[in-house]
Amino acid sequence: MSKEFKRYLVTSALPYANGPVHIGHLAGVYIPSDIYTRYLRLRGRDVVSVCGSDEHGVPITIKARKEGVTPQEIVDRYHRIIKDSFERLGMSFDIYSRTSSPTHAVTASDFFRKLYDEGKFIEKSSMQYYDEEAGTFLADRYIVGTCPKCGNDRAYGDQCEKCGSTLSPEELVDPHSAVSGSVPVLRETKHWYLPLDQYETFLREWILDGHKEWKTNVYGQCKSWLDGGLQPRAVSRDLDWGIPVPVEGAEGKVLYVWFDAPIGYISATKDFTPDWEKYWKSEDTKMVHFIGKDNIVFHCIVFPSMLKAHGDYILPENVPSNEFLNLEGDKISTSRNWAVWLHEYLDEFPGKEDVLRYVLCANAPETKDNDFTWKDFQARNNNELVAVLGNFVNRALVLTQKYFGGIVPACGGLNDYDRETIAEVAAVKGSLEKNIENYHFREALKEAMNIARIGNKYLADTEPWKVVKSDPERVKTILYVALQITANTAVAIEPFMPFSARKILAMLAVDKFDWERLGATDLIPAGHRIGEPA
Ligand code: B3M
Ligand code: ZN
Repeated sequence: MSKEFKRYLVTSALPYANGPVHIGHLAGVYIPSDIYTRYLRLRGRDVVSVCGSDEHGVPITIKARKEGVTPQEIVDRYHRIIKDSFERLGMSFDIYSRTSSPTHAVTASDFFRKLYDEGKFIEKSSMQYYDEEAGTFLADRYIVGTCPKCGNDRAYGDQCEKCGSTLSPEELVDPHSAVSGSVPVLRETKHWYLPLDQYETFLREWILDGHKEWKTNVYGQCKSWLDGGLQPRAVSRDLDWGIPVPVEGAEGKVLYVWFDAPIGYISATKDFTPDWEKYWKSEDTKMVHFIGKDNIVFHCIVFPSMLKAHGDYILPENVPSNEFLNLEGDKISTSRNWAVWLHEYLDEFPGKEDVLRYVLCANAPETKDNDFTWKDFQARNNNELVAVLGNFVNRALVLTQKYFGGIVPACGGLNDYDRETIAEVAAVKGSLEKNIENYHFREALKEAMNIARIGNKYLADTEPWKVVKSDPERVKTILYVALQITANTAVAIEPFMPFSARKILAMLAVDKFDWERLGATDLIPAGHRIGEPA
């Protein structure tokens, strides 16, 4: 019953422009989304991949206040760092946009306005915390206090990072202002709410009945939200940083960051192509949101309700979300500076982009939280990338240079072992595809690396360096087969390790291979001159 789609829209969670990207973000969201996108492109699918910086929200204004600069300076700084480091890692977004873009302001405003005009919001006044010293309402992270669920005394008005509970400011014990430290008072203020409770039936049918194939962690979170009963959610805030609420009588109010940010996917697509509507408005488009587990409710419950209320747009087909990656046994934390920052990694390990991509995929927290350790990084580099992939490709190329002056030899008669080996390589394609299409990227990577493993074993078993003395004709066949496996390796690893794939292609003196030919044994013809092994 799986549907045939004409095109794909891949979105990756928009990183907050209040800090650089770290390995946790990469393992959870960006490496998987890039593997998926590259794979679809290799197969010739019509795919657009969008991302961009999330430049609104309280974490950004708090950071600005701390540093004594404007929020604009903060987002400019981190947008540049994030965009640049993504490019250097080989992330292949079609566009990396930002939510401070003019297109986005219009798109988000119009979206709100349409829902407002059609009476899809509830307008409600309520008492909210106000900081009299600073003269400001205290939205979300501006209010801190003790978590009613776990006792953490540094919980925020929207969330406790220790136990992961979603909170609202009134639930905090001993609330105080993150701006001035003072004890806030309650003051009346008006906001617009999206009545999520009215979308419960729709969400139940769409997710619980219609998307049983979603990952268990995602499906499970949705189910527990729905079983807990949904409440109306405020979509505006009293803040001076954000997109102004586009209605009269809303001075000093902006759209809630989680209202505008997902609309950023639409704005980014608009900025990428004038043809954006076919990616957003056609049931033939398969939209996939790659996100971290702390974003599940927003992408599976809130944004779909917004899209449903709006009515013009499609819903996601899947929302693959990973668990968390720890670092050396400890939770990654921006505030404690416990992280491996992407831009620093790239500076310190030039030319080793693929090693990070490889390790983060091989060790991805797909079904449970996982741990990144430098010891594991080293072991995977030495025992897998160098010992298997590097060693195999290098031997195949060096021996071809040595025995045949870099000319691909002709294939003689194949023996049983050759045929078995070739069949094993050919068998990889199907399982590799199936794993990628089901978002099992660790397994998929194993399959891709298997091709190099098969090749490595083939050379070790056939020992061309020995056979060359007694039977040089046989060596032609061995190296012909080994070179075809090398070419297959380049195709199969491209989604995971694009830099290495390109390097192998360059050493083979080939431009590219078609994914559909994965498993073939005539990828490089006899007589072709390969390049220099490096
Ligand atoms: N910026 C949250 C995060 O980085 C948020 C994602 C927005 S996706 C529309 O966790
Ligand atoms: Zn807590």
